[in-house]
Amino acid sequence: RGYHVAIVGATGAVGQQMLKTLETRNFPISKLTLLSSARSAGKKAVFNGQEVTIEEAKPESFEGVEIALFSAGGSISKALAPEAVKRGAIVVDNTSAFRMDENVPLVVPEVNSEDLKTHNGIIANPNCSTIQMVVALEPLRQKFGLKKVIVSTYQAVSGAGAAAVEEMYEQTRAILDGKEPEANILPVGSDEKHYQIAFNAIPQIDKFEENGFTFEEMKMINETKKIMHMPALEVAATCVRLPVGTGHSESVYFEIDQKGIDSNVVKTLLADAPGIVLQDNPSEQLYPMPAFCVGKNDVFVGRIRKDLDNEQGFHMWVVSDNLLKGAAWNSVQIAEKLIELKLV
Ligand code: 11C
Repeated sequence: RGYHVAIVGATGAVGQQMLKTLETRNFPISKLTLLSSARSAGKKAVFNGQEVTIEEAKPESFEGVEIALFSAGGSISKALAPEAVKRGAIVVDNTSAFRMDENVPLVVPEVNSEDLKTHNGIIANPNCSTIQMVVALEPLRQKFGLKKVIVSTYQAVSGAGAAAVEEMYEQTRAILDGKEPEANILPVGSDEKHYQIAFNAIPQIDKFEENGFTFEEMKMINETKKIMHMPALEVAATCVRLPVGTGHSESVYFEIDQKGIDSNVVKTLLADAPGIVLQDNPSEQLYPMPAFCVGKNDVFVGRIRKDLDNEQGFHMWVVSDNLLKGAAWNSVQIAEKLIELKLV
């Protein structure tokens, strides 16, 4: 049967990908409601060749909705997700509003779809940079046990929204024309200082916390522990923004519980794991790169090698489309799982 599905934030970078993903997955939809803030209401989107008018999201908008995919910012989720649940919808929320709430499962289907069974109406979709990392770490945890993870990210500008990507293009044009680039968005719109992302690398994603880590880094740390059910896992992150449009890359160092494991064993394990494409052949210069991962749902892993000093340490390079597996695809995949498990 088909479901009444709503997308909240339908005009955003992720909302657009949600529409496309529902289309390409041939998701069973009987009715589609597209919602946004008042500012974008009235715009039109095309779904399966038909024009759909985007309406302003209000509590009443969720009457009859069965599955609501939210990606319109934390404050809209906080205000409207409970309203949607009150009216009988299951919410898959792509913001950080409910992720660390202990009554809300935080789900990456390849890792912890069992957690969906404990939902109370809202399911949280993790941060994009967390998702691709845990997809790659989970098979290792299952087989060898995991002790420690240190990640450095190389994150794309679309993670900060479509306007940030536009600003990067304008800065690039300005610089190539010998003009001064204007910066108003990155690293954080509401922070005092803004820096060009064109021809640059910014070691700040989201606001700084008291402990010296940024919120993006803390999301990677806390969400990883929650998704993998490993509160004691040692995790540290450094998150950096690069002038890449779409596709987050990550250098991940991890230590397993076992000694004597060869890197070829790790490669074979990851090659066979769900959601992963292994691209790892140095002799042919084969490794994942964001430019070639855009538009794909998989997590690409390569450059797997054993640490030279620590017998239990390994390094790998993990790349994925931050708008797909990092957001829209993971949300739709959760919705598909809910149907499969008869939870909706
Ligand atoms: C970025 N990871 O690349 C962020 C975007 O908590 O869902 C996703 C923010 C979030 O800027």
